[in-house]
Amino acid sequence: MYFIIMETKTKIAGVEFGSYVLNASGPDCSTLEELKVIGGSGSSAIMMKSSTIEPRQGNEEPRYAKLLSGSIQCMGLPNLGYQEYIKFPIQLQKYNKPIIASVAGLCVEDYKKMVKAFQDSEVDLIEVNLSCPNLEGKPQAAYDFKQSEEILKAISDLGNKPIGLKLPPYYDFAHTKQMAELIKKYNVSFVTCINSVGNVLVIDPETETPIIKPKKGFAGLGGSCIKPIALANVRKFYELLKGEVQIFGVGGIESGADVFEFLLAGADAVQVATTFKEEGATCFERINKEFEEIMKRKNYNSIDEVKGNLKFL
Ligand code: RRO
Repeated sequence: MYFIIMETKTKIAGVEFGSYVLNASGPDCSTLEELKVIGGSGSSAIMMKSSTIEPRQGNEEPRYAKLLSGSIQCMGLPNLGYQEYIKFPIQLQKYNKPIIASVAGLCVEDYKKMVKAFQDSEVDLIEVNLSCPNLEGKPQAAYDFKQSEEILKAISDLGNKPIGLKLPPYYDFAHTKQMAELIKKYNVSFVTCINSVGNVLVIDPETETPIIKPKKGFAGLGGSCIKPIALANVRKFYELLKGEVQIFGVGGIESGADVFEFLLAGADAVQVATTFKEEGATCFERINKEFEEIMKRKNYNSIDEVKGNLKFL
């Protein structure tokens, strides 16, 4: 008699992840206490909130709301400032998982300063956020390819830790292609697709107002309603990057079946945001278990047997 051991371990830029599912930079990963909760959960890594040079309170409340099939938020980058996040990894080492920094500069110099500081820290990977949609008057860097290249030039040779880009959804393949070309030109190890769908508006007909206060209601859409957009972005980058650059899928993951879909599209691991916010840190173990059950039922022994193997009609 023998047992087949099903492997959902994964590796991103040479760093080992105990499972395929982790938290996304976003909800409940700003303070050391929150990061410890993630450390003690089924999340296979500890991803930190995007940091800025100075600490930020973020936007006015209400700035988050649950929707029928997702969430809307306009947080405005509330974080403790990058110098705190540089100190946290030492205090999180006991969880024995990869620790990922996220940086969101307000200008090129900010990105350079923070990436350099994290290169000299104990984090394992650095996710460079080019796609925060919620800063008044500040367009998303990743929709401006010239600005994206300036940032990439400034950050790509500052140390040996692998760097990735958190990208917004693209809706035209010409744009996906332009970004993929930039990614291949610079030293980028992974991409994270997708950040929230920016600048959507949800209106309450009773109060006759938007349901979110900052930016006159324009805010980022997340959760299950954005899953098809996320899958399309993962798939298109998978086709364009051909395994040379790895992919975190994020957007609307609620169940093991969702995870399996991202694996078929070509993701190397997935990140969970809205479901973590709504269900709490037990979601990681549940989603992982559901994912493993699907893999077993379909007689797959490892994620590599499925990754990118989308079949066509
Ligand atoms: O903090 C936010 O408002 C925020 C960020 Br930094 C981001 O990258 N994406 C998002 O939907 N919200």
